[in-house]
Formats: sequence, structure tokens, C-alpha cells
Amino acid sequence: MLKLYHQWTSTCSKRVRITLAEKKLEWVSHHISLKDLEHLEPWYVKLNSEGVVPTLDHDGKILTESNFIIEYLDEVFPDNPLRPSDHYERWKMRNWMHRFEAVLHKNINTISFVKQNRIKRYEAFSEEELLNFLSHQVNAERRASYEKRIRNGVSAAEMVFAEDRIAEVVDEMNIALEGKSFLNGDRVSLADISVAPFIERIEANALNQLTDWTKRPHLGSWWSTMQELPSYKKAFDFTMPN
Ligand SMILES: N[C@@H](CCC(=O)N[C@@H](CS)C(=O)NCC(=O)O)C(=O)O
Repeated sequence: MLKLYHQWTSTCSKRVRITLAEKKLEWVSHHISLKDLEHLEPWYVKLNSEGVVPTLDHDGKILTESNFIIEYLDEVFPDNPLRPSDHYERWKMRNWMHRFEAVLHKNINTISFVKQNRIKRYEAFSEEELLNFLSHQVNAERRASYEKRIRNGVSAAEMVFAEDRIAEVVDEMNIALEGKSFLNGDRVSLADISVAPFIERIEANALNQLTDWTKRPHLGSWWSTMQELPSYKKAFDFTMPN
């Protein structure tokens, strides 16, 4: 059985939901409320030592890291393959996935904190509640970053830096997509799936410099195709359970 611990709006959770839909796999949902800090509860941290979503339970085998989860799913369930067969293309796919996590995710997270007004979750905290929240963060880097953002906010310079880093990756994607439907050729791959939720987040954050598709037409047409995929729609249609 496949059981996914995930959150409805989480970008990394969407990667896994798109993959499950592409591969037409049945799965059981366990929704984790980030707002209620369920991801920091001891029972969940036992499954995911970073205290983040998603986590996959496959017949008792626990998997974390969304990019590795989707690669695992493609390896274990060979129908509807999502990895190119050529080894060099496969390296390119993995290199994209690494950049999407290390550069896009990291920097979009900075921007979303401001644009999605995430500070709202924390501004009502007393000093004691804030220290309690921070003490539950299992990852020291995440703890330090939260403390800095909650106490000092995000500076204009940090926002510009984050947007510049994102621009580097979307520019590379636009060049790579010239004459191709998808990042690895004419079939959707894990690289496309890995990045789609982040392009949606760039749009949701109204980063207009980055989403003016006349400047990046190949990326723009890829993005139109991605949003029409039934798997994309299914993953995004998942809403918060009652
Ligand atoms: N590298 C991890 C990152 C997971 C991650 O950062 N998940 C976010 C949601 S997209 C999360 O759980 N955040 C918890 C928090 O905001 O405290 C992965 O790909 O699975």
C-alpha cells in the first residue's frame, strides 16, 4: 500500500501527487496540517527526521525527499515511465531536479514568506510561544532561518537576491525548452514534474518579471502544456480535507 503524508498546498507534496497520477497508482492520503504544526509532532518526526512534508510509506518502507520519492516510484512501478532511457538525458533530468530543489525551492520559499504573508502565522506568538515553536524545529538551519525571518522580516535586498536566483533557473529552462515539448524531449519526465509546482508558485506570488512569457516563450508554452496534463490537474485539485 502507498500512503502519502502530505499537505494540500505544499509544492513538494504536489510533486508526489502529480507522479502518482501520471503512474495511475492508488494511494491513501494522510493530510498533515502545517498550520497546526502537525509536521513537528514527535510521531511525525520519527518518520521524517527533517520535520517536513511529504513522506511516503510504501508497505512499511518510509521514504522522504520528494525528488527521491518520485524517482523511487518510477523505479518500482515501471508502467508509464517518467525517466528518459538515455543515460545522459537521465543525468540532465537529475541535474534539473537538483537545481529545482537547491535553487528554486530555497529562493521561492523566501519570497513566499513575504508574498503569502506567512508572518501572520507567527506574529501573534508571545516570546514564550515563539521559543517553543523554534525549539520544535528539528533542523537547525530551518530553526535559524525562521527565527531571523520572524524577528527581523525579510529585507528588500534578500527579496532581490531570491528573485535573481530564480531568474537564473527559469532562463536556463527557457533555453533548454527551445524546440522541445518537455525538459527531456517529447515526453514528460520527472524533471518537468519536479518543477511545475514551483512555476505555479512564481505565478501565485505575482513575480511579473518572471512570468512575462513573451520574454521566455519556450518556458511559457511548456507551462501551458503542463497545466493541461490530467495529472497536474488532479494533484492541484486536492484540497484540504474537513
Ligand atoms: N527537500 C524536501 C523539502 C520539503 C519541504 O521543505 N517541505 C515543506 C513544504 S513544501 C515543509 O514541510 N515545510 C515545513 C515548514 O514550513 O515548516 C523535499 O523535497 O521533500
